[in-house]
Amino acid sequence: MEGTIPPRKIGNLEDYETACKEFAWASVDKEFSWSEGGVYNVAHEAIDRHASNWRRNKIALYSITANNEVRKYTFGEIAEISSKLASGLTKLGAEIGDRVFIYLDRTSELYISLIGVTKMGAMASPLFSALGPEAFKDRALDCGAKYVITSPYLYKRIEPVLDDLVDIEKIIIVGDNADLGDITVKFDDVVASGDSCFKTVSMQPSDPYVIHYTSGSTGKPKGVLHGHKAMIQQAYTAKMILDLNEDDTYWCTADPGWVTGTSYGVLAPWYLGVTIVSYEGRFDADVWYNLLEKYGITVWYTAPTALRMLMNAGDEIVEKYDLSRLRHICSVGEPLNAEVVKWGDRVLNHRIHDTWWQTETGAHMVCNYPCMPIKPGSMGKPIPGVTASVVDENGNEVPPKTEGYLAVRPGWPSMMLGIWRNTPKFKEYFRVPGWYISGDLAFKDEDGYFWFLGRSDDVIKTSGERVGPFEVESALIEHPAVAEAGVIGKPDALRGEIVKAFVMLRPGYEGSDELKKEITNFVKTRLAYYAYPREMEFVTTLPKTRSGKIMRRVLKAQELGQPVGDLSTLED
Ligand code: 6R9
Repeated sequence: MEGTIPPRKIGNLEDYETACKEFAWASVDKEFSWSEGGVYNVAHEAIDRHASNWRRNKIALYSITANNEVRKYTFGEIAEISSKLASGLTKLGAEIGDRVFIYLDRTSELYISLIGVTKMGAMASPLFSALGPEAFKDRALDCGAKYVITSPYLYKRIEPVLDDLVDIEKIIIVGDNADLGDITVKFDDVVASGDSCFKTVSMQPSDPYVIHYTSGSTGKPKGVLHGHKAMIQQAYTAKMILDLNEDDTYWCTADPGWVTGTSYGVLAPWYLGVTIVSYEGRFDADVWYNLLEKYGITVWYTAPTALRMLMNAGDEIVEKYDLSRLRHICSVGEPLNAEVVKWGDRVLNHRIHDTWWQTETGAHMVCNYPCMPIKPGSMGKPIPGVTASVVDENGNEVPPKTEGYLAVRPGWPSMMLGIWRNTPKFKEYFRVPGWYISGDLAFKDEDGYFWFLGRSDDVIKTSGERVGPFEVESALIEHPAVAEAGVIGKPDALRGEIVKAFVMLRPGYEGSDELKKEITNFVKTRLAYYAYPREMEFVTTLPKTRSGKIMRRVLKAQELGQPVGDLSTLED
């Protein structure tokens, strides 16, 4: 095929077409210890199993702090501390099915907590430490979180909203909890109170182990539930698409507050017995290249915005580092520009393998396999065991090169189990008979490769983070100067999209740069450090439907100088 980058090596999967023909999820399922009547729990598969074999003394985690301190843990150590945590949580009163928030920076306690909470059969909900009090409150109220594992500085963000969070029973503090009040208890004390012989609870395949909050067009973020059986697909793809093997050292740059950070940042690599590297600090090209060199990273999973930042940092800087251990690079979260793929091929001497999936799909769906020729700019092809296509409103598959909805036949193992207390929202994904509708627009080419075109709804992807315009609008109108607000995603060369807000002020307020800064900061600190409007425009009216809904698509079309389309529902 013309214009493709051929594979340099063959990975764990030798031939895509044959794999698709012969594939059955049941045979993947058979590889798990649970299929022989063992404990059915992803924490058991990821950690306990290794702690009772020769991997006990193998390094599971290098956790590098923002100050460059390194903390090392073996599989045996993670197993022991997480068991004690699970047992300690039980002694505090935590029960199977309780929701436990993990609101931490990317430290080793975050990884240990995720395993500990899962071992005792509770549902973990890891939250980005970038979230502010309002975002925390919305999520905690939605699922009635009972326990929170956090740090002293993040606790300060919970404190102002704590009175409203009546379901919270204990807040477990990593670090010193002196002066933080009765509701808090020290993480170290909970671990010390626990029993290292704690038996990981055996769950059902469709019992949830995690809730990931994610954004849609309307309403506040929804809690997407994933079950223990999701690991079947996560493990298969970690092996076949990320090409992970026993002796790899792997760095997934995603935070566990995001589905990528739990599935491919923790559980699937640990299931495969792989050593993972985690870095708490922020992006910096030198620091990142240095980590790749210093830890001899062999497999690297990252995101387009980071890759674009590295590309912008220049080609010379790459030469300062020895990246010869690097074997395989994958990307996820937003469209990966053809230009970046070509840069990777030329400068990093590696093809960058794009992967498409969603919080809701729980694992890879459409990907570039190690064994496939890559068409730069394409997301690749559906993985074996997944039937994906591009369809119209009625579920009919459209011809090649025709735009339509990216859709998947239901029945893949890692599909979300549901949305926490929101069945109508869950059902919306299945509104077209026979298909799961992803919300993305795409086309397929003659060779069966998928190409991303955009979202069919108002969801914004900024630096790979999924942001719902409603959540930002709600935060904006909490500011005393703001009467109404409309929020869109505006294309941006570096971040994919940025959040842009159109703000109508209340009478008596004058639009000024100072006020812009104040409102921006208000959203940043109350909602989230990544979800604030990087651009703001004061307006005197907003386009609305007759029922009073702000027409974001009109705002967007105006912003981009495009035709505004059908205005029959517009208010005047
Ligand atoms: C894992 C994850 C899902 C949305 C998805 C799409 C966008 C993800 C992409 C991509 C183009 C890719 N997206 N991967 N767009 N190319 N390879 O990203 O989950 O945060 O739920 O976002 O992200 O729009 O629908 P999530």
